[in-house]
Amino acid sequence: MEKQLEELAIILYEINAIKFGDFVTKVGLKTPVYIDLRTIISHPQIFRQLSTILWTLHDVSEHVDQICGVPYTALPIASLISVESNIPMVIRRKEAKSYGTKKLIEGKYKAGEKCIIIEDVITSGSSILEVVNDLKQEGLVITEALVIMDREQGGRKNIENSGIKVKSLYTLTQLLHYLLAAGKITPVIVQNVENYLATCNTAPLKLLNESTNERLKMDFSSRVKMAKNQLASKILRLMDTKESMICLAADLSKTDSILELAEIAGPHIVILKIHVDIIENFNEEFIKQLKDLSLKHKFFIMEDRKFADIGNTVSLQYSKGIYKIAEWADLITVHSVSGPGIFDGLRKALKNIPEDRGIFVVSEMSSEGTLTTGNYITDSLKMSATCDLVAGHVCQSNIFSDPGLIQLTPGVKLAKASDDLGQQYNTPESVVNAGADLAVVGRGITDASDKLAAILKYKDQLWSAYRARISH
Ligand code: 5BU
Repeated sequence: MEKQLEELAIILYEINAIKFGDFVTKVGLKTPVYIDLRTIISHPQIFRQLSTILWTLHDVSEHVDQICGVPYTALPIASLISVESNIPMVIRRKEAKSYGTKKLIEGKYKAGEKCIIIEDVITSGSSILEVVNDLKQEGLVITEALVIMDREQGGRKNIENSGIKVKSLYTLTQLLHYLLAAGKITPVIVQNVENYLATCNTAPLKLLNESTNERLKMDFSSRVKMAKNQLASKILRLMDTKESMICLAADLSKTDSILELAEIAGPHIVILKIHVDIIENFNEEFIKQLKDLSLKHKFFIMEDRKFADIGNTVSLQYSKGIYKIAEWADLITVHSVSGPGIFDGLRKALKNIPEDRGIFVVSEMSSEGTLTTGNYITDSLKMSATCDLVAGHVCQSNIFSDPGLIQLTPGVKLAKASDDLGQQYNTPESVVNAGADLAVVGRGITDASDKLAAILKYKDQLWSAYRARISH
């Protein structure tokens, strides 16, 4: 086996499945080694050899009912193993995740069946854990993952913490030594990668949850000191004091209507959210009055701008123009689509702003057919994990467990519904159970004839669901 692994390592290097140099990962981090095992599909013999040797890691005395490859690279490998071992396979679709409706797992299986995971590379372990979560929801039992390459960046531990045994053909260190011994790489490269490994261990995963979900079990006041962002701490404290989880979406186009609503709602809400670009008679006096109300009634102001451009443009959009958002909005929303430079751009715009500011990253949207699914969500979480401007995420489901971050969930109405432009609503109770700390309520309140009564109803229902959540 040892000899075979050594030979295979050299072949993988020669077909460019392993490269050394300066690379940037998809979440914007630098790495001196790049592993791309997709290349093996162009080399059928190597492909077969690798799949066969991977399967030898499995203890044949242990019964397995299903095989599941983590999309995409491991899918063909899992298929080959399935055919060779005559064990059926399931595929976990990568795309479907619109509020638990679409079928996620393809193939024929029964709850209680034992399924083994096949993966090419583990870094943080999040891809495996994501698949495992979905398989478990279908009742499948997962106890083992077979992996070609363990990058030794904390992924193994994260997966093993979920009760899954990880067996890998190579660790990055072993691989380096095989290649060094074969004269394929220099000691300098080895040193480089080893230095990198010493500093880049991924943090223990606080993303995908289930049994380990600290956040949902904790009350808001205990979470105050766990927030990295100062404003997030203040929000959590305010939620606790006001016994409110409402972020009111004041999507009104006249300044007077917004101010009138803020006067009524102010004492009962945590955040008043506006879209400044829909206001027809915007002026600086409006901002001053809104600020005064926010101080009088103690709520924060959010501009739901959903910034999404490159850092430089976003920096200008945030601080300049007619609105000068950075000067008055305590909170803003930001898409992660453009990459981590967006955070640097926003920070630059705050150079002369002394007040606390916070960002809610839009990691998952509420609208039908949204493209914020699968890896987009996990990559968005990972990308924003190191930015201390981030107060939380806008999302629909319980996608992170860090108690210092806040889940803001839009699409909330007293009854499950939809509008005719793609908005999808869930009830206060169901969004809180799905992890919401703050619920964005717009037309449920703004369209009500008695707005105060509507606010109080949402406030009560959300708070009762939260009390039930933390007492479980
Ligand atoms: P509604 O009237 O409750 O549907 O208003 C919802 C608000 O939340 C509205 O201002 C949207 O712009 C905002 N929103 C949303 O509905 N869905 C999302 O995924 C995001 C924001 Br992000």
